[in-house]
Amino acid sequence: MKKILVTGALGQIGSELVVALRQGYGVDNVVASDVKMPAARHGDGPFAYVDCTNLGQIREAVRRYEIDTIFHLAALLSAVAEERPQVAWNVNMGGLYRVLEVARESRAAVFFPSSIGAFGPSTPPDSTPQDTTQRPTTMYGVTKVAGELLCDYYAQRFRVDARGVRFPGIISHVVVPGGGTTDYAVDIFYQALRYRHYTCFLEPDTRLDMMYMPDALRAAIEVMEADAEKLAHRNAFNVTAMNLTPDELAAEIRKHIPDFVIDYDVDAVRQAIADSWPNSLDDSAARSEWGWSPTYDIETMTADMLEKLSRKLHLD
Ligand code: AKB
Repeated sequence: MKKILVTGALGQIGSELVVALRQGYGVDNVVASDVKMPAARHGDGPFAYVDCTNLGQIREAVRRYEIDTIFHLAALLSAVAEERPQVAWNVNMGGLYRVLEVARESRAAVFFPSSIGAFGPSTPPDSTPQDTTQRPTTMYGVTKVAGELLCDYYAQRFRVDARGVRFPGIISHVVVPGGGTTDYAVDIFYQALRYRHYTCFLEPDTRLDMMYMPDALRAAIEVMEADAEKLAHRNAFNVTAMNLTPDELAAEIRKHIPDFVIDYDVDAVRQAIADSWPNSLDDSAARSEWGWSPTYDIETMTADMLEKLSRKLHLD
């Protein structure tokens, strides 16, 4: 990776991935791009307006900056994709297809973030294996499975170096996620610090895998840096860091904020999405093929989130 384009760079993962990549690869070698213009100056590096459903705009950014690697993050998340399935198909699949086409033409590598959403109710729910049944029941999941297959196809048919991971819910404090089912695990920290109270839209015992942002950034970068010879899968690696329910996360937060109260007002749509996803993932393929190992667990993530968010919200 020498010249990198990040799509969806103003989103939850993109805004932090751009910073991490610029630290490793140089500010001028990482081009942030999004379909929105940044509100203020977006750091010091280059920014390009790119709508991923527009082949010409992707092609032009890749040509202009001589891009050799694309981190394609632009996509609708699960809850909003369920509200607007036609838009989700257009953005998630149309965007990935065009990115892969430009990568084929320009010999660029592609990172594609899949998700626990690529699994469905007929998938073994506990310690879900790397290779297993994938029959998701959401539009988000349909686009993630189809995206995984399309990446494999472009790798085999056209030798595009397409790689990726299946992310669990991502917890972070810089930019809030927009329209995901696991967003509660971010919202809870803001509300705990501001109001000592959070009303959760998932049931107290909804068990899902999660990951703190620093680990998610490492996963994305490390899979792209991995020795291709050692990769048997290459694309859609299960990765995980911790496993929790809303109730367990609230209990962990209460160790720092003893008067924190959680109650529940369940949103049927997001609960159904969460119930269709695995309880936990087996990430042994990522561990053995490219040395994946998370750093943060629920205790260290919670302590760090509360510290960083208190500072951000001027509550320290
Ligand atoms: C979502 O909730 O939609 C995402 C995901 C798990 O892919 N955070």
